[in-house]
Amino acid sequence: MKITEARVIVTCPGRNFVTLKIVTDEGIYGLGDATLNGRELSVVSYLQDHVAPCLIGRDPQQIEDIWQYLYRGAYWRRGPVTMTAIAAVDTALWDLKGKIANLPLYQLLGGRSRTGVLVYGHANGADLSSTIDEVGRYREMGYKAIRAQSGIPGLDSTYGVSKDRMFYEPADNDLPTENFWSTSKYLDFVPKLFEKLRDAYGPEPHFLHDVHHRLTPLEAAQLGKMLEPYRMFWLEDTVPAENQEGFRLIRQHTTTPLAVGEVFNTIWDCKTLLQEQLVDYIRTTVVHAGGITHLRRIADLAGLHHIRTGSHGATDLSPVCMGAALHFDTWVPNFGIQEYMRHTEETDEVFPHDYRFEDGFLYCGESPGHGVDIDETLAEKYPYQRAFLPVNRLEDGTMWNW
Ligand code: GCO
Ligand code: MG
Repeated sequence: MKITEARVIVTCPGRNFVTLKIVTDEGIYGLGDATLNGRELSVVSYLQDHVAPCLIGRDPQQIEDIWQYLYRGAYWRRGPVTMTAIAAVDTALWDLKGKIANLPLYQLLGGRSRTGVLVYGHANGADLSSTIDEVGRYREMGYKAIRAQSGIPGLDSTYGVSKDRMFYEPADNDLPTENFWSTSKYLDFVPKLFEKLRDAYGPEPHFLHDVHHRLTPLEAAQLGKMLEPYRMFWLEDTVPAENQEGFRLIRQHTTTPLAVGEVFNTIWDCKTLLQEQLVDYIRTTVVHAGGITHLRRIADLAGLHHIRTGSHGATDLSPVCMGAALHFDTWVPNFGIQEYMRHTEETDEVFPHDYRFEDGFLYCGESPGHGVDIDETLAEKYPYQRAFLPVNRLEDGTMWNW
């Protein structure tokens, strides 16, 4: 069997998605997600101009060799664009291998470790009371784990709280909009939110919260300590993680579980965090961390240090990534949780899939490969639209972390 085509498909059913379709001389094909929110076209070019020509004529079953060829062979290693492109190829090849073997992807990885995949949903509200109500709605929908983000009194806009009350956060605008941030207003408010949530819903639900890299290590330690009475499932991305050693300070001061890693793209980005057990959950994903082949290596290193997986699953990752992630989650021994922000109906129509949500869990399907397809005719109806994530400033105008 030989690869005859590697086609890049760009579509925007509400937001931009980039998909790689690897086609073989025997007519079967595999799909990989290649979406990098706000930087989509750089991955399109990387794949079209620099990767696709090298794939033609190769045996698609040589997943490991092709991965090493693209990683070592490029000379320029790592980085989100490179690793997203490699992930797209890798995911498409695992999908193909499943179709060749007539087995669902989780079977190729070693079989089922669990019946279903625990997911967390996003409850967002403009203020305290609407966030509490929204968490209640997620409880009614069956979610066992809920991330709560609320508007902060005194701040016009807050990360994670959508302006249009959509259940997900769409890509922002044609040019980046600007948000404003105050650490003191935030630190004053967040512990109250989780105190009220525990009062309202008792000890059972798992609560999560995403800080989106807004704090310093010392402030993160303070927040972690203040949240200890409310037994968080995790506190996510408290600080930017380029400086992995910075987590030592947070870790020394709080027992609130820490999650990090949605922007990481290789094992090198989390080596110290994992080896020193400075976090509890690693959020690397199939699409941004080099595909199944590389994510498996990260998960194995994490497992040695009692760290569990908690893959990123926001709506800027396409259903193709979600399908592959669910097979990974069904297999990986040190699974923790999977993020699940529902896609819109338009997106689900472009990407027909066999995974399903039931009572707080997602279940991957039994069809060969990862079980997600693309309707290319429909995809064509939604042309690419430039869109950026917002940027963030302190109240005095200083650029801050998004
Ligand atoms: C999350 C993330 C997202 C990101 C988005 C960026 O935890 O789900 O932080 O909301 O902002 O995926 O592309
Ligand atoms: Mg996050």
